[in-house]
Amino acid sequence: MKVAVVGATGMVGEVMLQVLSERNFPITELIPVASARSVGKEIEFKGNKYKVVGLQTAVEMKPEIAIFSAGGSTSLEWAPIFASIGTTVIDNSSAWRMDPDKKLVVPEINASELSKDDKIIANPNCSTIQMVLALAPLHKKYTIKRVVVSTYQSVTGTGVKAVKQLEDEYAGIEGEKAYKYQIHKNIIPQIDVFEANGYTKEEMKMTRETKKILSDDTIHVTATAVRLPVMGGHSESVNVEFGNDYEVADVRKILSETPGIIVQDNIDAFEYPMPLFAHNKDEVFVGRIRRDESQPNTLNMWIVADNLRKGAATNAVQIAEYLVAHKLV
Ligand code: 2RA
Repeated sequence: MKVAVVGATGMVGEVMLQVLSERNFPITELIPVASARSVGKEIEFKGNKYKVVGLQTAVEMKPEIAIFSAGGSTSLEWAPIFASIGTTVIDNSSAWRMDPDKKLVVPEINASELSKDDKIIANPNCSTIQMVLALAPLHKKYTIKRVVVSTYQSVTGTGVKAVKQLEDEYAGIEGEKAYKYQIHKNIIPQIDVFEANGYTKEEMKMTRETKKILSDDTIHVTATAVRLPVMGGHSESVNVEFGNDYEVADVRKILSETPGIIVQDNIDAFEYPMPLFAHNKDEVFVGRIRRDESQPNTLNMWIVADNLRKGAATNAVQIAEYLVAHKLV
């Protein structure tokens, strides 16, 4: 496969190259793509050096797959150009996620919806991916009515500037700010911009994308998305109300048999998911699984994943793997 990685020098792009290499994705030619100021730079992939090219050059090289992690406006402009020459685009931005003609894919859940005609495929938001991976098998068995989620999100979700802000503040250095406020020794209850209803865009992504991925508009999701001075991954406290009753032991069993999930839930040994453990891992970790004793048919759990891996790069590469395995590219 001739594969273009658009945004190859960014934070997600770098993890993308790492994941493609680790999983031995069948690449015959790698095309690292970035904005004008990175063109000509060298990147290393599997021991070889590659020169970064611009978007127009990449189009002319006719890749079979292009994985985009370059922001919404680049995707809106360039994904259709790649698609028009027959490239299949897997896009990490929010540009196409809610487009009714585009599939929003978490491979373990809905990759079977993909066909050869899908030339722009959307990768969901990081905080949505890790949550729906756990919700999907439970929805199948118990029918989810409502989800109340609070997130505890890593600065890596914002990008390199935010990581630098945290490191500078920690070291007492005055530097550039990615956030309106200090993040070191602080918590910011705002991720992305506010929408008219008083929720942030990140919160509404969790609501809208969950319905689309699970193909069920009847699921109610209410979210509070929060940024913490954390690096290794996003954490989520998830409260789920089912239509039917359940056994906690069955929930544990279902989740532990779900591909991509590791149940880490032994309170006697103080075992529960944390960003420290999830960092650099491809799986979603679920723990603190317990009955919500305040109302019937309701469950609490704690979900952690590396937002740059399963929340972005790994999910995108899994989509590409599915396309190759099913001869859809
Ligand atoms: C964040 N969800 O963590 C975003 C990244 N896509 O800010």
